[in-house]
Amino acid sequence: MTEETLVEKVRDALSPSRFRHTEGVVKTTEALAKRYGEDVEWARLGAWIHDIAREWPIAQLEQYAEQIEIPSGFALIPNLLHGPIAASIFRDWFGPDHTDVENAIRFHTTGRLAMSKMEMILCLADAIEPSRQYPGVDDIRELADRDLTEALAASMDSTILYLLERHQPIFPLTVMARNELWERKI
Ligand code: DGI
Ligand code: FE
Ligand code: FE
Ligand code: FE
Repeated sequence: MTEETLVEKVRDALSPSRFRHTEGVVKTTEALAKRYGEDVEWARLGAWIHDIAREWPIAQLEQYAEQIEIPSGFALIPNLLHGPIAASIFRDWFGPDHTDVENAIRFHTTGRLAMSKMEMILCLADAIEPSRQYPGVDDIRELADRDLTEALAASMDSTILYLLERHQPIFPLTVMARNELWERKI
Protein backbone atom coordinates (compact mmCIF):
# COMPACT_ATOMS: atom_id res chain seq x y z
CA MET A 1 0.00 0.00 0.00
CA THR A 2 1.25 3.50 -0.84
CA GLU A 3 1.34 6.35 1.65
CA GLU A 4 -1.34 8.19 -0.42
CA THR A 5 -3.75 5.25 -0.17
CA LEU A 6 -3.09 4.96 3.56
CA VAL A 7 -3.79 8.66 4.09
CA GLU A 8 -7.19 8.33 2.39
CA LYS A 9 -8.09 5.33 4.55
CA VAL A 10 -7.11 7.29 7.65
CA ARG A 11 -9.08 10.34 6.47
CA ASP A 12 -12.16 8.13 6.04
CA ALA A 13 -11.74 6.69 9.55
CA LEU A 14 -11.31 9.93 11.49
CA SER A 15 -13.14 13.14 12.31
CA PRO A 16 -11.54 16.29 10.85
CA SER A 17 -10.04 17.27 14.21
CA ARG A 18 -8.49 13.86 14.82
CA PHE A 19 -7.23 13.81 11.24
CA ARG A 20 -5.51 17.15 11.95
CA HIS A 21 -3.99 15.59 15.10
CA THR A 22 -2.71 12.73 12.94
CA GLU A 23 -1.20 15.15 10.40
CA GLY A 24 0.57 16.81 13.33
CA VAL A 25 1.85 13.46 14.60
CA VAL A 26 3.22 12.67 11.11
CA LYS A 27 5.06 16.01 10.97
CA THR A 28 6.47 15.70 14.49
CA THR A 29 7.39 12.04 13.97
CA GLU A 30 9.26 12.97 10.82
CA ALA A 31 11.18 15.73 12.62
CA LEU A 32 12.08 13.42 15.52
CA ALA A 33 13.08 10.59 13.14
CA LYS A 34 15.45 12.96 11.35
CA ARG A 35 16.77 14.40 14.60
CA TYR A 36 17.47 10.98 16.16
CA GLY A 37 18.41 8.98 13.05
CA GLU A 38 15.39 6.72 12.60
CA ASP A 39 13.81 5.56 9.31
CA VAL A 40 11.68 8.53 8.20
CA GLU A 41 9.46 6.74 5.66
CA TRP A 42 8.42 3.92 7.99
CA ALA A 43 8.03 6.28 10.92
CA ARG A 44 5.62 8.39 8.82
CA LEU A 45 3.52 5.31 7.94
CA GLY A 46 3.32 4.39 11.62
CA ALA A 47 2.24 7.91 12.50
CA TRP A 48 -0.46 7.99 9.80
CA ILE A 49 -2.06 4.77 11.00
CA HIS A 50 -1.55 5.06 14.79
CA ASP A 51 -5.09 6.29 15.63
CA ILE A 52 -7.00 4.63 12.77
CA ALA A 53 -9.22 2.75 15.26
CA ARG A 54 -9.45 5.65 17.74
CA GLU A 55 -13.09 6.50 16.94
CA TRP A 56 -14.49 2.99 16.73
CA PRO A 57 -17.33 2.26 19.16
CA ILE A 58 -16.23 0.21 22.17
CA ALA A 59 -18.20 -2.83 20.95
CA GLN A 60 -16.26 -2.83 17.67
CA LEU A 61 -12.93 -2.44 19.48
CA GLU A 62 -13.75 -5.31 21.80
CA GLN A 63 -14.97 -7.53 18.98
CA TYR A 64 -11.80 -6.92 16.94
CA ALA A 65 -9.67 -7.43 20.05
CA GLU A 66 -11.04 -10.94 20.43
CA GLN A 67 -9.57 -11.87 17.04
CA ILE A 68 -5.98 -10.74 17.72
CA GLU A 69 -3.36 -10.96 20.42
CA ILE A 70 -3.71 -8.11 22.90
CA PRO A 71 -0.92 -7.37 25.41
CA SER A 72 -1.96 -8.29 28.94
CA GLY A 73 -4.08 -5.75 30.79
CA PHE A 74 -4.97 -3.65 27.74
CA ALA A 75 -8.51 -4.97 27.54
CA LEU A 76 -9.30 -3.59 31.02
CA ILE A 77 -9.05 -0.02 29.72
CA PRO A 78 -10.95 0.34 26.40
CA ASN A 79 -9.03 3.54 25.53
CA LEU A 80 -5.85 1.45 25.22
CA LEU A 81 -7.19 -1.01 22.64
CA HIS A 82 -6.90 1.26 19.58
CA GLY A 83 -3.08 0.91 19.58
CA PRO A 84 -2.89 -2.91 19.33
CA ILE A 85 -5.74 -2.89 16.82
CA ALA A 86 -4.02 -0.30 14.61
CA ALA A 87 -0.83 -2.39 14.85
CA SER A 88 -2.72 -5.44 13.61
CA ILE A 89 -4.25 -3.48 10.72
CA PHE A 90 -0.77 -2.16 9.86
CA ARG A 91 0.53 -5.74 9.73
CA ASP A 92 -2.35 -6.78 7.45
CA TRP A 93 -1.61 -3.90 5.06
CA PHE A 94 2.20 -3.79 5.15
CA GLY A 95 3.19 -7.37 6.02
CA PRO A 96 4.93 -9.02 8.98
CA ASP A 97 8.46 -7.65 8.39
CA HIS A 98 8.12 -4.28 10.15
CA THR A 99 7.77 -5.30 13.77
CA ASP A 100 9.50 -2.21 15.13
CA VAL A 101 6.96 0.18 13.56
CA GLU A 102 4.22 -2.28 14.46
CA ASN A 103 5.24 -2.18 18.12
CA ALA A 104 5.53 1.61 18.03
CA ILE A 105 1.87 1.71 16.92
CA ARG A 106 0.86 -1.02 19.41
CA PHE A 107 2.36 0.77 22.42
CA HIS A 108 1.90 4.42 21.38
CA THR A 109 -0.62 5.10 24.15
CA THR A 110 1.04 3.23 26.99
CA GLY A 111 4.74 2.92 26.29
CA ARG A 112 6.42 -0.20 27.66
CA LEU A 113 9.74 -1.37 29.09
CA ALA A 114 12.87 -1.28 26.88
CA MET A 115 11.31 0.90 24.20
CA SER A 116 13.12 1.16 20.88
CA LYS A 117 13.94 4.50 19.31
CA MET A 118 11.01 4.11 16.87
CA GLU A 119 8.64 3.34 19.76
CA MET A 120 9.86 6.36 21.74
CA ILE A 121 9.54 8.68 18.74
CA LEU A 122 5.91 7.81 17.95
CA CYS A 123 4.83 7.85 21.60
CA LEU A 124 6.42 11.28 22.12
CA ALA A 125 5.19 12.72 18.80
CA ASP A 126 1.63 11.73 19.76
CA ALA A 127 2.01 13.76 22.96
CA ILE A 128 3.64 16.92 21.55
CA GLU A 129 2.34 17.38 17.98
CA PRO A 130 1.45 21.04 17.33
CA SER A 131 -2.28 20.83 18.12
CA ARG A 132 -1.76 19.24 21.58
CA GLN A 133 -2.30 21.66 24.43
CA TYR A 134 -1.79 20.91 28.10
CA PRO A 135 0.23 22.46 30.92
CA GLY A 136 3.94 21.97 30.35
CA VAL A 137 3.71 20.84 26.73
CA ASP A 138 6.02 23.60 25.49
CA ASP A 139 8.73 22.51 27.94
CA ILE A 140 8.41 18.93 26.67
CA ARG A 141 8.61 20.19 23.04
CA GLU A 142 11.85 21.97 23.89
CA LEU A 143 13.22 18.90 25.68
CA ALA A 144 12.30 16.76 22.67
CA ASP A 145 14.89 18.50 20.56
CA ARG A 146 17.63 17.89 23.13
CA ASP A 147 16.93 14.51 24.72
CA LEU A 148 14.45 11.90 23.48
CA THR A 149 14.50 9.82 26.69
CA GLU A 150 14.02 12.75 29.05
CA ALA A 151 11.28 14.25 26.89
CA LEU A 152 9.34 10.99 26.79
CA ALA A 153 9.79 10.48 30.54
CA ALA A 154 8.45 14.00 31.13
CA SER A 155 5.49 13.39 28.82
CA MET A 156 4.64 10.21 30.73
CA ASP A 157 4.78 12.17 33.98
CA SER A 158 2.28 14.55 32.47
CA THR A 159 -0.04 11.72 31.30
CA ILE A 160 0.09 10.11 34.75
CA LEU A 161 -0.64 13.44 36.46
CA TYR A 162 -3.58 14.03 34.12
CA LEU A 163 -5.04 10.61 34.94
CA LEU A 164 -4.45 11.03 38.69
CA GLU A 165 -6.24 14.38 38.70
CA ARG A 166 -9.26 12.71 37.07
CA HIS A 167 -9.13 9.64 39.33
CA GLN A 168 -8.67 7.42 36.28
CA PRO A 169 -7.03 3.98 36.48
CA ILE A 170 -3.33 4.12 35.62
CA PHE A 171 -2.01 1.35 33.45
CA PRO A 172 0.89 -0.28 35.34
CA LEU A 173 3.01 -0.68 32.20
CA THR A 174 2.99 3.10 31.72
CA VAL A 175 4.29 3.58 35.26
CA MET A 176 6.99 0.95 34.69
CA ALA A 177 7.98 2.57 31.39
CA ARG A 178 8.11 5.99 33.04
CA ASN A 179 10.27 4.72 35.92
CA GLU A 180 12.66 2.99 33.55
CA LEU A 181 13.05 6.04 31.31
CA TRP A 182 13.96 8.24 34.28
CA GLU A 183 16.37 5.50 35.49
CA ARG A 184 18.07 5.48 32.08
CA LYS A 185 18.87 9.12 32.75
CA ILE A 186 20.65 8.50 36.06
O1 DGI B 1 -5.25 8.53 20.82
P1 DGI B 1 -4.84 9.89 21.31
O2 DGI B 1 -5.99 10.67 21.89
O3 DGI B 1 -4.08 10.70 20.30
O4 DGI B 1 -3.81 9.71 22.52
P2 DGI B 1 -3.36 8.39 23.28
O5 DGI B 1 -3.37 7.22 22.38
O6 DGI B 1 -2.07 8.71 23.96
O7 DGI B 1 -4.41 8.23 24.46
C1 DGI B 1 -5.69 7.75 24.29
C2 DGI B 1 -6.48 7.92 25.58
O8 DGI B 1 -6.07 6.96 26.53
C3 DGI B 1 -6.34 9.27 26.25
O9 DGI B 1 -7.64 9.74 26.55
C4 DGI B 1 -5.61 9.02 27.53
C5 DGI B 1 -5.94 7.59 27.79
N1 DGI B 1 -4.91 6.87 28.55
C6 DGI B 1 -3.60 6.81 28.28
N2 DGI B 1 -2.93 6.09 29.21
C7 DGI B 1 -3.88 5.67 30.09
C8 DGI B 1 -5.13 6.17 29.66
N3 DGI B 1 -6.27 5.94 30.32
C9 DGI B 1 -6.19 5.22 31.44
N4 DGI B 1 -7.32 5.01 32.12
N5 DGI B 1 -5.03 4.71 31.93
C10 DGI B 1 -3.84 4.89 31.29
O10 DGI B 1 -2.79 4.45 31.76
FE1 FE C 1 -3.83 7.08 20.24
FE1 FE D 1 0.05 9.12 23.72
FE1 FE E 1 -2.81 10.01 18.68
